[in-house]
Amino acid sequence: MNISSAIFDCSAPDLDSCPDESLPEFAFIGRSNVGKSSLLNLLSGKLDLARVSPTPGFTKLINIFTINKTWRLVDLPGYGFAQVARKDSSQFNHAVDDYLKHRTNLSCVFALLDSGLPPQEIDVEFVAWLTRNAVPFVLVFTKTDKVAPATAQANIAAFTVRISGWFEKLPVIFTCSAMAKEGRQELLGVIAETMTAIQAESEPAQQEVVIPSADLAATGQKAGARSARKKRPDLSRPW
Ligand SMILES: Nc1nc2c(ncn2[C@@H]2O[C@H](COP(=O)(O)OP(=O)(O)OP(=O)(O)O)[C@@H](O)[C@H]2O)c(=O)[nH]1
Ligand SMILES: [Mg+2]
Repeated sequence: MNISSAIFDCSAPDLDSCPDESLPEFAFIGRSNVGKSSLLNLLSGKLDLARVSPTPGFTKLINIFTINKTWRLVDLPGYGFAQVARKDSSQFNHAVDDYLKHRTNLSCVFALLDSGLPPQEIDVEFVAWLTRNAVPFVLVFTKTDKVAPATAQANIAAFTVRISGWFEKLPVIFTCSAMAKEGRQELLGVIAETMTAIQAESEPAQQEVVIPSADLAATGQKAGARSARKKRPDLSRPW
């Protein structure tokens, strides 16, 4: 995939402040300092698009960037830094929780994990939370330049063992290094394939289905109102 333009759109403090839902979004999430902003810069091809910092908890708002005028990259605040775990919460701020649960144009989340670390409880919990809330995601192990390949593979294998019981088909796993500029094409491939799936999905959806009023009464007004509300598309995902 070719990136011809990457433009900062806005920094939103909460879901209601995010721009309209007209373009598919791809969001980066993970523990503070795992390399979300750096990876976003690698994918966009603009090394100063999102702010990178060695200080954990640097990204505090939902930062949105429009790419090729057709889709968006979203840099989310990290979790696990000065955050108090709440029962059945995503263990990060309310705005991110809201964004991940309710943003209907959120097409795929890149859930980032540090390839240099054995499974961290907070990451296992977070992947469980994504799974429970049916958020579409792939796993991305970062900073592979910092660790011996065998160590990274062992950490990835150990993480896979922790989560494998939850899935019939395991989430797709990628590795990357923003420093060594590795993993860019593979992750852009996820975006390209998702965009193709969205296009394929939207074609039949353009024909509006009219439910006869008698049927609507039979199924109940509430069910009718629910089906009329906009939903996140259920894509036949290629990955
Ligand atoms: N060696 C190495 N360092 C990296 C890599 N990616 C990011 N870093 C460094 O890790 C630190 C954190 O990077 P960020 O991209 O700001 O991480 P973040 O996840 O956005 O952090 P918060 O916004 O604080 O949650 C910075 O010092 C980066 O230079 C990588 O692939 N390899
Ligand atoms: Mg950041």
